Amino acid sequence: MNATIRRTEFAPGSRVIVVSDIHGHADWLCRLLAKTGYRPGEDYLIIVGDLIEKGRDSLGVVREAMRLAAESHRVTVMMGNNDLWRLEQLREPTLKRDEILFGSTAYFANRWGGSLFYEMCREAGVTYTSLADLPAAREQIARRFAAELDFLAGLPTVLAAPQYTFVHGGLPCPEDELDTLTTRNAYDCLKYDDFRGDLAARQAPRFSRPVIVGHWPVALYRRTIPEHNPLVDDRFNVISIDGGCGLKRDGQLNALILTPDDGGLAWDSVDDLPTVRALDAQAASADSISINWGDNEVRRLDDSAEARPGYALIEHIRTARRLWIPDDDFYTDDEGRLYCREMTDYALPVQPGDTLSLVKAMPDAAIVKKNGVVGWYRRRWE
Ligand SMILES: [Mn+2]
Repeated sequence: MNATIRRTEFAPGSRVIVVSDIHGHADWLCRLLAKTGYRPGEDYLIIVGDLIEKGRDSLGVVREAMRLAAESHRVTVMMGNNDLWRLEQLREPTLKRDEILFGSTAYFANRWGGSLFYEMCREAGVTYTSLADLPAAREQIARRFAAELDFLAGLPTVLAAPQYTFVHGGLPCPEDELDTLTTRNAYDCLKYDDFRGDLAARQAPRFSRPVIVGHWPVALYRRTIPEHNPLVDDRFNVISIDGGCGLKRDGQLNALILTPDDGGLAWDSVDDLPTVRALDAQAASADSISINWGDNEVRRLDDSAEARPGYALIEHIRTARRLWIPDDDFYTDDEGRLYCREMTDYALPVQPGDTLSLVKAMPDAAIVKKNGVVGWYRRRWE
């Protein structure tokens, strides 16, 4: 599918709420909109793609997006790479796509407790046991869920407003060349990994108005202190908002709240981590590392000399930095390389009475999140 462009204007005095990468977290979307005080018909709402996959309720998110769009003309739902990926598998099948649908549906449903095709089959009572059975099941599902698939098929790739441009992954061209995108594959804009890194690598010019994107969890851009709040990049005029919902254990679903009249910008977020109350003050550490997917190869050091129960001493391969991490926060790839999960040695600044979200509790400390920022807290909480 080629990219499609939609243009819009915002009525004066209005608020624009932007959400991306809901990834099958229908309940998070509802909680987030309630938290922002979203007013249908008054506020604009833009959902910047990746409604589905990596959560347990992809079908629920598609239907909630359909309901929101039907409720108000000020709602724009946009395409994400996962949305287009599944749409093409269901609507424009090939042998290769059937193989991917078969394998990835089983993997995703097992890992995340849901997947669009899995949920559709479950609801429709359609079953298949082998790749040979899949085409018949797929055809039944495509008929039964025609309304949902029609909705996905109509989602635009780019939304251009006078003040901002919205796109799931990134823009491979300046704004004044947007029309050229309609001759390019939509994936060039949707599955645009590491958009800001690529802009830097190709020394791209600054966009003339903010380009608002999801797709790449913002935590991946932050190399010293883990943070899931929207990232405002003034160098390229990009605002990246993917809080890692569904992909990071400490991730969150962000809502960027814009007021186009005055260029105002705020945000809110939800997650489902339990919260605790800090009892003691803790100062921030001066120097830290945030280790993330894609740059998380480590080696485990012999820590017998200074054993700490429940922890392992590791060395991050790229930086040679050493840190103690929970001794179960590892995984190994097919070639036996060792990786740690998202990890940091940052100590969060904390005041007594602060509300902290508990990411991982250890006997003597915890990894916590405060206002979207993640780090260690080594004092008392309740
Ligand atoms: Mn994506």
